[in-house]
Amino acid sequence: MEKLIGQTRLVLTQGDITQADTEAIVNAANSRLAGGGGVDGAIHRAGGPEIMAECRKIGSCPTGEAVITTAGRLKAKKVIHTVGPIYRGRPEDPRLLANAYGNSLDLAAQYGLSTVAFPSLSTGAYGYPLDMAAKVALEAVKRGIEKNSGKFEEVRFVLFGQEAFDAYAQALSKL
Ligand code: AR6
Repeated sequence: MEKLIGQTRLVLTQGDITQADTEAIVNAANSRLAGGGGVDGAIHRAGGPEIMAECRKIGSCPTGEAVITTAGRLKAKKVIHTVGPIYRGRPEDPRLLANAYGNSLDLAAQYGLSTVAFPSLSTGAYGYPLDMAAKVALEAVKRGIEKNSGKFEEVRFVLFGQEAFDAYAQALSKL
């Protein structure tokens, strides 16, 4: 499923983000950049120890911000590590989640990375309800594409499982 935002394709796919052939892939990290389960664990396993070595040098990343490292042996050139909020139903949760997407896209644009793959940030260990997260994610990515006009060929979501795909497909149809 896809939609054109200006010249940029916004695409929804189902699969494993470590296999994505985009120039950048985005990691759902924690603020200590310490590694963990979910997407984070999969990216470090598949990409190898070089990624963690750079994360250690950077040290930390506040919620809603993003940092960039090598992609080690992944197909991507760079991994952008961002930190979504732990969902608690607070009014700031959607803003922090939107910032994580927006800051990741700004960083990709600064580095001249024209194809970017995102996982569904915050919807695993961090507990953000999928339907709400999908709406925030797609609106934030649309704004990020428009802000960085002409910089992106494709922004892709690589969704793990049918339930996540369906939630994003529903949100994309209303975007
Ligand atoms: N490719 C794409 N999506 C995936 C993959 C994969 N290989 N594996 C899981 N998902 P999560 P969070 C989906 O928990 O909620 C880590 O321990 C998954 O089904 O990875 O932001 C970090 O270190 C879910 O929909 O990230 C942090 O401590 C989505 O990716 C914490 O978890 C996000 O789930 C971050 O939690």
